Amino acid sequence: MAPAVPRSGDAIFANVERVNAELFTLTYGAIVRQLLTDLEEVEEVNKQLDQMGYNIGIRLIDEFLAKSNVTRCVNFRETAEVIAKVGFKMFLGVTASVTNWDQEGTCCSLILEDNPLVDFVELPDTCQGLYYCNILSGVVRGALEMVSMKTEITWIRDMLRGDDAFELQVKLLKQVPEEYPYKDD
Ligand code: MYR
Repeated sequence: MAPAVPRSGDAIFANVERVNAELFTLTYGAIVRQLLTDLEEVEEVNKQLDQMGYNIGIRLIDEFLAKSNVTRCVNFRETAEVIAKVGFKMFLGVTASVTNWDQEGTCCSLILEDNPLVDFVELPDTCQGLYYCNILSGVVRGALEMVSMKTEITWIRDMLRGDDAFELQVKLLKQVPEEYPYKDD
């Protein structure tokens, strides 16, 4: 039946986007639930989510570089801003802020106040050690490894654990110089 008031194209697309986002959120929830059933140990689920994210990240970087037109960052500070403002927006639909820099400019935090992965999510007491969004840390680690940056990623704050935001610490361990298959003579 046609709606009494025809909806504009924009309204329909907004609706499709909302439904897609909800489907994405619910699908991720179903994956986590299945892992909890299969692996039983929360620690194992954390590891598996991180590994899944890493496998996604090492592929997603190509799409990111192709679609974003981002060129080489001059330093890690710029890289962190690109992840927070361009990468998160592209794949998660939200941006993060970048704070808590160390003096060397090799360690910072990405803060997410809004995280679509956790819409509708509440963790039961049995899952208290779970890093529900661990897929994100794996994605960032995998993507950065593909652009020669070895990182260590740690959750500092987690809203599902009662914190006021999600805080992901990104520490640059090593920047591997680009390797070319041949040398100029
Ligand atoms: C460079 O200097 O080569 C540019 C580096 C840009 C790296 C951007 C990585 C994007 C990661 C997206 C994460 C999305 C998480 C949902």
